[in-house]
Amino acid sequence: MQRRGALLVVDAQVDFCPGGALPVPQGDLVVQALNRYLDLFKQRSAPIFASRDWHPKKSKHFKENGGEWPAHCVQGTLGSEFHPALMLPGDTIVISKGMAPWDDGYSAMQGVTENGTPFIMLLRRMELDRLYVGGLATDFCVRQTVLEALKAGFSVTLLTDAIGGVDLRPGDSDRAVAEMVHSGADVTTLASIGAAV
Ligand code: VGL
Ligand code: ZN
Repeated sequence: MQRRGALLVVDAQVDFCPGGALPVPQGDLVVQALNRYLDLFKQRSAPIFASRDWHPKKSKHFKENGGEWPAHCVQGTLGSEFHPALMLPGDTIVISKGMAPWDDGYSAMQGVTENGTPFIMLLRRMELDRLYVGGLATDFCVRQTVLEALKAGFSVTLLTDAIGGVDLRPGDSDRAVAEMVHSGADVTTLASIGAAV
């Protein structure tokens, strides 16, 4: 990885995994794949960020209020926790998003740290210029995060073996990957990144 690269794990939360409120098929396998990247980035002492979908109980994002989704990742509930198998190091920086009741909050680039510092400001302050992005869901939060990061001038490498999508329509995730690549994202897998670092 580049010297100023960081890992961003997107929304690897209980509700997005099998058994959760808005499960991504094989989300638990994605968690296992993310763990291998967590190991690698930890070894290299690279910064690690983990975003979380962090909705209020009442959100326009939810079906019951006219939105698209069953209620999920409500602040403080079990479903909003990081997946128990996800091996986040103790110094992981948590980025919360989707906290405003009118906000879908798909993009981690609009998220804030636990101190309320905007993620994008923190990235600039830390002089990070490349994000390695994996997590859930390919066709929503991963997609929106990657597209906004690219727009904001960051380089992005999508970890294609550590993402999983909702696929409301078949092929949505594949199309999202194509769109991210078309917009300038690089792609890699653990085998090639491990060798290239
Ligand atoms: C997400 C749907 C609704 C995601 C969040 O994390 O991709 N998807 N809220
Ligand atoms: Zn959500």
